[in-house]
Amino acid sequence: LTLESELRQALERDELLVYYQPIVEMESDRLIGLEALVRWQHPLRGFISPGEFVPIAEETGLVVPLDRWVLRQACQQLAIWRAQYAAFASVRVSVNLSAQDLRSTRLLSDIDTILRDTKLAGSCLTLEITESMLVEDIEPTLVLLAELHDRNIRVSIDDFGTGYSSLNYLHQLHVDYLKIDRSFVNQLSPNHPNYQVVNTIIALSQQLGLMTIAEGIEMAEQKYWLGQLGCTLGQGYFFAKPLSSGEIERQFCP
Ligand code: G
Ligand code: G
Ligand code: MN
Ligand code: NA
Repeated sequence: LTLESELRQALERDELLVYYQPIVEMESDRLIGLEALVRWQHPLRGFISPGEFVPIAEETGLVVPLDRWVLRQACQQLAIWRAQYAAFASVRVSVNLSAQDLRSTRLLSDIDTILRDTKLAGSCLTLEITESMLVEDIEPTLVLLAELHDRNIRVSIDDFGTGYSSLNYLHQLHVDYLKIDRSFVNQLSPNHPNYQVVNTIIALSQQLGLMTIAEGIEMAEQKYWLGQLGCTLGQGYFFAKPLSSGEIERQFCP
């Protein structure tokens, strides 16, 4: 069997799992969001990372059903947590999308169906898209972003700074967060060139009225310098790695 046909089966047989990585308000360490990250627990090959199978899913068109499955799963899980734990009252869930999701005509109606089924408000959901997905075909994207905005669904630009830049369009786009790619967070100190890059991204997002989320924070020093630069939200192993739903409950639901 090829990985492609196995992935098709995995979707049907529930071999996929969603892990959740906390997004925190850095000043207070308060949990404000969870990024859904798909995992494949293969019965024979063991754990397969999304870095390996998401590209295959993208090549074969399987990524659309895969991402719909993750979206439904993540919304169902958040609805359960919100009903059970007061600590989740203002926690939202972020789901990654691929370029094909944006081109699929059913994206909005599928989102509406999932929100209705799970009784979640649009404000509970954030969608993560990358810069290059935004510039590919700008007109329909503008319409889609406006539709999402009408539903109070937020949008993050993931891996910001690494893609083919959409600076021409950024001010026209209804987006909410820039996620500073972890390659810039990697070596963050005032004497490293990344410091000015991050400073510029944060200044840009403030001018555009956007929030910034720093990715890949692994050390207290990085968190400190990000705070100095005015970045308020963070994600990374320093706070928590991607966790199973059970681990989330043990760590965040006292
Ligand atoms: O979780 P990890 O760091 O291994 O993820 C690797 C890559 O896979 C990241 O680029 C991430 O955005 C992507 N990814 C993880 N989960 C999903 C998903 O549900 N859908 C899509 N399209 N990409 C995902
Ligand atoms: O492309 P995207 O940003 O969606 O991918 C998120 C990926 O980053 C996930 O695969 C996740 O496992 C990984 N990740 C999350 N936090 C850290 C971190 O602190 N360090 C590193 N190296 N990777 C991280
Ligand atoms: Mn992401
Ligand atoms: Na990223």
